[in-house]
Amino acid sequence: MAAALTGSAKSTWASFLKSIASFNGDLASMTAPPFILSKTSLVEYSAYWTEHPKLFVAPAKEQDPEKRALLVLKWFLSTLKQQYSSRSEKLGSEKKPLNPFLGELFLGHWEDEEAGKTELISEQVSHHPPVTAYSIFNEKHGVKLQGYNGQKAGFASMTINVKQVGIARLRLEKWDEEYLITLPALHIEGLVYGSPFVELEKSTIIQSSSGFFAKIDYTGKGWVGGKSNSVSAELYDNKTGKLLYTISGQWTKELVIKKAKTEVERFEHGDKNPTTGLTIKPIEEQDPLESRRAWAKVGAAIDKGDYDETGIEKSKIENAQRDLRKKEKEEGTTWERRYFTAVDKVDEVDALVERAGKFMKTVLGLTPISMDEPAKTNGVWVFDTKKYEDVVSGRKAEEVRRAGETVLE
Ligand code: HCR
Repeated sequence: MAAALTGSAKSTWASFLKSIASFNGDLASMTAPPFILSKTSLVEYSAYWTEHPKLFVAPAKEQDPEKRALLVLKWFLSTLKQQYSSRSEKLGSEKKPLNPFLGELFLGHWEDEEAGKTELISEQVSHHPPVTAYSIFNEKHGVKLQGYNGQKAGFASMTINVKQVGIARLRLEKWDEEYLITLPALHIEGLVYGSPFVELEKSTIIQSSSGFFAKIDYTGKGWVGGKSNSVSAELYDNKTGKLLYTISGQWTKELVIKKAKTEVERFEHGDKNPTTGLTIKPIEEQDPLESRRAWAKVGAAIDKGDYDETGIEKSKIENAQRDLRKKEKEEGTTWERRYFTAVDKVDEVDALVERAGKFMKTVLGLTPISMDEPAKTNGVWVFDTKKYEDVVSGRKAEEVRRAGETVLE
C-alpha cells in the first residue's frame, strides 16, 4: 500500500484512505493529508478551457456550419488534457485544490497574436454546495463561453468517483449559434499507491443550435485492450441522422479526425499545439477577493512545507467566512455575486437539451440527457452583462471596495 510514499506519510495516507471510505460526497469537506494539498484554488480551474486560444476562436472564422461544429468538437477535446491531467504531469500526482470561498475571483486574459485578447472571469458563486461559474470571451472574434460546475463524489473500491453537475455554453456571435456542452464524469485512480490521477469515464455531448450533435465516449486502461485516457467521438447531423465525422485517440496525446473511413486531420498535444499562459495582475494590484491574493499566505506556507502554518492560515480565511455568513444571516442579507446571477432556467439551454434528447432517443436509441436539478448548484448560473458593465465602468466601485474589506489580509 502507498508504495510511492515512505515513513510517516505512508501511515497518514493509509488513515486518509480509511477516512474517505465514509465521506459524504462533498469533496470540499474531505480532509486530505497536507502533502497532497495544492496551493491552487478550484476557482482557477476555469482557465483550463482556453489554454489554446487559437482553437477556441477557430470556429468563428469558418463559413461552413458543419465544419464549425467539427471545430467546436476539436477545441473541446483539446481542453481535456489541461483540465484533467496537467496537474499530475506537472506535480507528479493529482492534488487536492483549495476550496474557494464564496465570492472568490480568478481574473485574467490570454494574449495571442492570431486570436487577440481572450478574457477570463471565474467566480465562486456558491459555497454550499460548492459551485464555480465562469465567462470566457474573445470580443474580436465574438466567441463567448460561459458555464458553471459543481461536483458530487462517492468512494468505492479504492476509487473516488466524481460526477460533475452543471453545463458549459459556447456562443458564436457572428453565426448566432449556441453549443450546449455537458461535463464528463471522472474517477481518481492510483489512490492505493499514494499517487492519485484522473481518468475520465462515461460520455458527454455537444448539441448545437445549428443542428449538429456530438457524442464523446471516454474509457481507460481497465477496458479490454484499452489504453488510458481513450476517447472516441462522433459528430452527427441532427436532421438526417447521418454520421459526419469521427475522432478517436487519447485525449492526453493524439487525436485522429476521420470523415467516413478517411483521415482528414491529426491533432497532437505538445510542440505543434503549445498552450498559451494566462496573464494575471501582480498580487499587489489584485482585488482582495482575487484568489492568489486572498490565499497568498496559505500558498506561501504550502510552498515552505509548513503544514502547521498552512492550517492556521486556512482556518483564518474559513473562520472569517463563517463570521461573514453569520452576520449576513442576522442582517437578512445575502452575498452579492459580482458577475453572475442565478436563474431557474434558460430557454435556449432547455431547447438544446430537448433537441439532443430527442436525437439520442430516436436515432441512437440512447437514454436522453436531462438538466441537473437547479437545487444541486443553487440555481442555473448565467453571466450577468449588466453587473459586468457596472464593474468595468466603475459604477459599482463602492460596492467592490466594501466587498474587498470582508477578506482578511
Ligand atoms: C475532482 C477534483 C476537483 C474537481 C476538478 C474539476 C472537475 C473542476 C472543474 C474543471 O473544469 C475540471 C476539473 C478537473 C479536475 O480534474 C477535478 C479534480 C481532480 C481531483 C480533485 C479532487 C477534489 C481531489 C481529491 C483529493 C485526492 C487527490 C486525494
